[in-house]
Amino acid sequence: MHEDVVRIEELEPEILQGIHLTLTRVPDIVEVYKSLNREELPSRVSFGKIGELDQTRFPIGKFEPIPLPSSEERQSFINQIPDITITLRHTLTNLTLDQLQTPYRHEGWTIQQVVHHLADNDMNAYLRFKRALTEDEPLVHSYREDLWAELNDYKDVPIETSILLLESLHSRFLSVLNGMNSDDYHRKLRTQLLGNITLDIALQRFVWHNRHHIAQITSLIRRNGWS
Ligand code: NI
Repeated sequence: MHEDVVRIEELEPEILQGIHLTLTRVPDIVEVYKSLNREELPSRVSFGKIGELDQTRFPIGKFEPIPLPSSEERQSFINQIPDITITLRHTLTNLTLDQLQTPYRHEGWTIQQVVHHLADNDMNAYLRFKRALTEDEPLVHSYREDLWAELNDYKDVPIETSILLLESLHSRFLSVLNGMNSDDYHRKLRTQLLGNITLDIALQRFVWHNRHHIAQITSLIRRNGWS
């Protein structure tokens, strides 16, 4: 009955590291792990309950890549990039300073932290892209985004600074993307958490990640009737 529940000590070090990062980032999963009483839980399926909790955290769902997109599909992802900062600006217009300091969910990041996180994420993604284009399957490191969000700039710097940064960064990123051919999109990054991924998948993740966090903000605005 419990055969598919793996003892945590038995996991591969890479997977264990992934779980550790997940645990430090996602408190609800910590609660699920704490409740992991092997006598009571029917199976690992109980982790499925996370999905029900996560409407607020994953308003557009989890990332589901298209592993081998056609050039039209790839272009449709590229075409979404200019809209990201337009939507972000539009979404944040008219929010008060108090509203910007509101967590998008219980114990979640504030809107301001989410916006600064987008800038930090996209800077990292941009640099990873350029490394994959110029090096042979470079190993890229994940970073402790939970701790980055506690650094002083997330509290002190106005969101406008990160919106401007994202606008500048996306225009440079688009230029890089538009200069890439199909073979370039098949180049790979080696990552700690996701294994080897192609730049096609990294591109899709980039777009998803921005839409994911903007949707967290718009869903908070809608729930609170702020718009
Ligand atoms: Ni994120």
